[in-house]
Order: sequence, then structure tokens, then C-alpha cells
Amino acid sequence: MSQKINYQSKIKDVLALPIGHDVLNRLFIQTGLPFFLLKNPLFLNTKIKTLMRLTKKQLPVSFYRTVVNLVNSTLEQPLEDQPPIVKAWWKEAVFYQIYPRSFMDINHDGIGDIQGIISKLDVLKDLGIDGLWLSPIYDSPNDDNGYDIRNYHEILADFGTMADVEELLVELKKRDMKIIMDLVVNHTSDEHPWFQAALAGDKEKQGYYFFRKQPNNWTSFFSGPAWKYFEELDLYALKLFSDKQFDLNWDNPQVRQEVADIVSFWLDKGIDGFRMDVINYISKAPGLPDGQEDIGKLIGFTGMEHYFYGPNLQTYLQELRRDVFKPYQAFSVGETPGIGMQLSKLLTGDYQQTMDLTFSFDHLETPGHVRFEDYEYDLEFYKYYMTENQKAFGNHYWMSLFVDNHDNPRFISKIDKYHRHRDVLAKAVNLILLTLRGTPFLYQGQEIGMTNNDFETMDELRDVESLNKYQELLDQGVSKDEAFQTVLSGTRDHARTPMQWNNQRFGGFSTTTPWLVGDQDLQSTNVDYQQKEPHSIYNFTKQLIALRKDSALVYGDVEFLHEKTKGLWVYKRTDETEEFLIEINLTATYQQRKVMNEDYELVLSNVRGQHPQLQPYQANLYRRLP
Ligand code: TEU
Ligand code: CA
Repeated sequence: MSQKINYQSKIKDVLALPIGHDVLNRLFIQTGLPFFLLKNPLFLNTKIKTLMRLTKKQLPVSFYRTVVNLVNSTLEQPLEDQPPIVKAWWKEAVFYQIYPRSFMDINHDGIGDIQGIISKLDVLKDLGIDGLWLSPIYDSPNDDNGYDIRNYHEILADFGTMADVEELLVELKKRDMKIIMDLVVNHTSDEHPWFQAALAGDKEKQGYYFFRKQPNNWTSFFSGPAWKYFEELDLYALKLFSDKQFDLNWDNPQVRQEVADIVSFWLDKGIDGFRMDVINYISKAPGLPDGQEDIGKLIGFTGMEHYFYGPNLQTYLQELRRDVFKPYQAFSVGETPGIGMQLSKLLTGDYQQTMDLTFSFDHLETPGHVRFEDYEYDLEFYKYYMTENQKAFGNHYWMSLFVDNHDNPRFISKIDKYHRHRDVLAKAVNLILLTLRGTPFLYQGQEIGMTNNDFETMDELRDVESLNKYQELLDQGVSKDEAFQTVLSGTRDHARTPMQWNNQRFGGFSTTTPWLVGDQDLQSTNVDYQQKEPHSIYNFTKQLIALRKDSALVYGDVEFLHEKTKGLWVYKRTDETEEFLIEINLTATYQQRKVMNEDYELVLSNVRGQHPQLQPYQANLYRRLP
């Protein structure tokens, strides 16, 4: 059994526990402290009490007390690795995330819709996509683009009707494609009847949320305090996100029953599972204690230690899986901000029966940097992160593989801001996602190399997070221009501009001005053009997806070579029948080759012709000759 941590414990004891491991890694990512320290014996053998003494000026005892309590809250260890891998359709699938508002607008009102999605299913099938993840399409006042749900059983009128959804399901079945929907149940919209009843004085419905006489010091992910005051009740209600998204109290069994009903309703309709929004936030520490301020400063949000891996998280999710997911054999991927490698294993181990996959986000920024910052992402860190994770995720565990989603600027733009290498880089990134071990999730536009958008003024942005952030910066005395530049670095709207289908006005998304206007290259960054162009990002990605099917790229072992060589990433994927070798130049400069080609045939490359050195971002996929 693991030993409890106290101030006499050493760093390595902390690291040996799952929360300890993830919290320490988070600390390193947040501060940019060099990761090699975590392998340095001197550092590993340092006692917490020594650190406390050394950092006395910077960090109060309460910081260490909070961390030690947190680490002690879960002593459970993920199971050791053991063959064989249990095979599953979702381990073999390539998923594609659709942001419905920006995918395809069939009725030309400037907003994407369900009929629009149906009209493009053949394109997705052509690309080789097996499953869709739809961002929310439920009835919503749209404060956070549908992540604020008013009615879980109705479809937002902008998107269409329930009949459209049923048609979509039929069309997907015809094409042998799966679909998962977004389950947003950490919070509801303030316009949900439960919250409305609560405001009207319904005590039972007040118990669905967190109403308090006094707020605590937690802060919202969308700026400011995590509480909103309601004069009519003289009470504050908890809202970790926008002013119109109120956190549900999962400790109330009625709430858990309501969630189970929502899940059943949709599984009955015939969907294949859910992506569960901020699902790791559902269990909050009893009494909602204040957050430790220094931790708050460090990670940018106060209070998170009290709900990112709460006391009943596993129990509530296991209950939901057993009662509702299991009977339908439904698939689940949890969106889990703040969860690192070891907690991911605790949540997804196949023996654990909690959920199938997590989306962790630790790889999206270079350590020491934050999203709202203008800097160049370092692919060397992506290699480090993925290498660690791929090694740690053995047969019981499975990773999700993604870089883009609707919450982040485009990954290729973070690496190569001026898009000097857009074509090769987009292909290299897609090659990585489709050749590592795990389930790839491509985000709309990634197959054609869509980039960040050249927004010019705040008026062009729509996202509540960006608007709040801008206001917060102005309130802090930052100039308008500087505030805009900051928002521009991190705004989620970069990824939300309309999908580009052809080179017509608005990229063929709509004939009307879209709800959010994009201003990107339309000549070659569109599906029509790239489908016809043999060497396009689209066709490269399509070839990769086809190669991956039924190959060693799915279940095969992964082995890393030349790990210490900077700027280069080399790995093998092997099973009983074949071996692939992948070689990627992670930089914009030339690199020495490490792989001798005689034993391998080149299957796919993002660079044409033979060159003595690896070209910028060159990515090659080889197969071993028989
Ligand atoms: O995102 C959760 C979340 O933590 C993000 O707000 C995160 O802080 C950032 O955007 C990611 O880099 C989920 C949804 O994906 C997001 O669209 C919603 O706004 C949010 O939950 C609230 O439902
Ligand atoms: Ca429309």
C-alpha cells in the first residue's frame, strides 16, 4: 500500500502517487521549470520540508498544506500493464469533431445546421472518417454557443429539428458511421426550467445547484468571480463558466437521476456515446472551501484543487456507466482539463469502468506559456509529452490523440505563426495524430490546413470568453490595442470560423454573412480544390486514414528511437505482421537523417523528391520490407 505523504516525504514519494504526479507535472508546465529535474536524483530525494524552507519567501505553508492534502486524497494506483489489449470499435475509429454552427449552412441564414451536416456526410466518408463528435445542438440561449443548455431534449431552432437529427442518424447508419454527442451536465443554462424554478423560490430545484449566503473565493474560467448574486433570493449561485452557466450539484441524487435520464433519452435515439464536457469538475469538495490563493495565481483560476478530481468523481461516473452507458454499450470520452497522465489512467483503465477516454490538455502549450500569449509553440515539447504518455499507456489504457478543437487557436498557427510552412506542417501534424497509438480526433478544417484567422478588431469576435477577457484587461488598465492583441493570441474564435468548402464567397459555407466571418486563404484552403489536387493536405490525410485501417498503426506496439536527438522524432509501430517507421523533422530548419532507408520502403511523405537532409517539418512514413 502506498504511504501517506507528509512534510518529511520526498519529491519522489509525491511523484509516485497519481495526483502527486499530475500536480507536480502541472506545476512544471505552469512555471516552465525544466522537466529533467523530475528525473534528477538530487531533486527527487529532496524533502518537502526542505522545499518549504527554500521557498519560504515565495510560498506560504498553506500552499504546501493544500498540495499535501490533495495528494493524500487519492492513494489508489493504476493497475500495472497486462496483455492482451481488449479490442473495441472506438480504438480503431478515426473521429471528426463538428462545430455545427460553423460547419455548413443549408438554409442560408448564416448559421450552420443539421441539414448542412447531412449534406457533407459523403465528404467525411470519402476522407475515411468513422465517427463524428457534434458540439452541442440542444436548445440554448447561446451565451456560450450551446454549452449553456436550456432543454436537453430539444434541438436549437437555428440548427433544425429533432426530425433532422433522426434523419442524420439514419444517414450515418447507411454509411456505417458512428456519432457521439456533447453531454454538458456540469452546468445548465440559467434559462433551464430547473434554474428558473430555483430563482422563483422552489427549494427542491435550488438543491439542484449551489446557492449560498456567502460566496467563496473561486474564480470563473471566463473571468471574474465564480458566483453571481441574485437579489430576489439574497443568495449567490456558483457558475464556473459564464454568467449564464450554473453548476449542478451532483451530490444531490436527484440531479444524478436527471442526468441518467438525459443520457438514456439520447442513447435510445441511437447515438453511440458522448463526449462529456468538463466532466471532471462535477464533484466539488464538501462545503466548497476557499481555494489556496497561490495555487490560484499559478494556474490562473482559484479553487480548482477543490473540484478538478473531486471526492466522488469516480463513484458518480461509475454509477452512470453501470446504470446507463453499459446496457447500451455506449462509448464515453471525458473532457478533463487539469487531469494529467496518471489521473487519466485512473479514470480510463478498462478494469475501472469509469469512462473510455479522456481529453487532457497538457500538450497544448509549451511549458511556461499560456494560451493568451503570443509565442511560438515548441514541437519538441509535444514529442516529450507524447513519448511519456505513449510509454505509460499500456494495454489497459488508451489515449485520445488531438491537437485542434473548438476551444483553442489552430495548432499549426501556434507553431508557425506566419504560415511559411503551412502545407508540410499540417501534413506532419496529421501524420503524427494518425500514426501514434490511440484514437485520433480531427477537428473540422484540419484536413485542409485551416489556420488562425486574421481578425482585425474586437467587433469581429463572438466568443463570450474573449469578450469577458477583453473587458477584464481593460478594467485592469490595459490599453485597447494591447488587450485586443492578448485576446487575439488565445481566442477560441480562431477555430470557429466557417468551414471552407470551395473558393466562393464565405467559402461555400453560406451565401449570407456568417455569424462569425473568416478571412483566410480561399484559393487552396478549401475542400473542393484539395479533393482534386493529388498532393493536398486533404488527400495526404485521406491516404493516412486508409493506411491506418486494420494495420499495425492501430494496435501495434510503439517504440521510440533516438529520443535524445533534438528536433527529430522517430518511432516504430509494430505487430506480428508488419512494421512501420515514422521519422519527423520537428523544426523549420534542415535536420540530419538518422534512419537508414535500405530496410524500408517509403509509403508516404509530405515532401516530394529525395533530399540528403530532412526538409523543414518533413514527415516520412516507411514500411519494413519483407
Ligand atoms: O471547455 C472547458 C474548458 O475548461 C475551457 O473553457 C477551457 O478553459 C478552454 O476553453 C480550453 O482551452 C468546455 C467546452 O469545450 C467549452 O467550449 C465550454 O465553453 C466550456 O466547457 C463550458 O461548457
Ligand atoms: Ca442555417
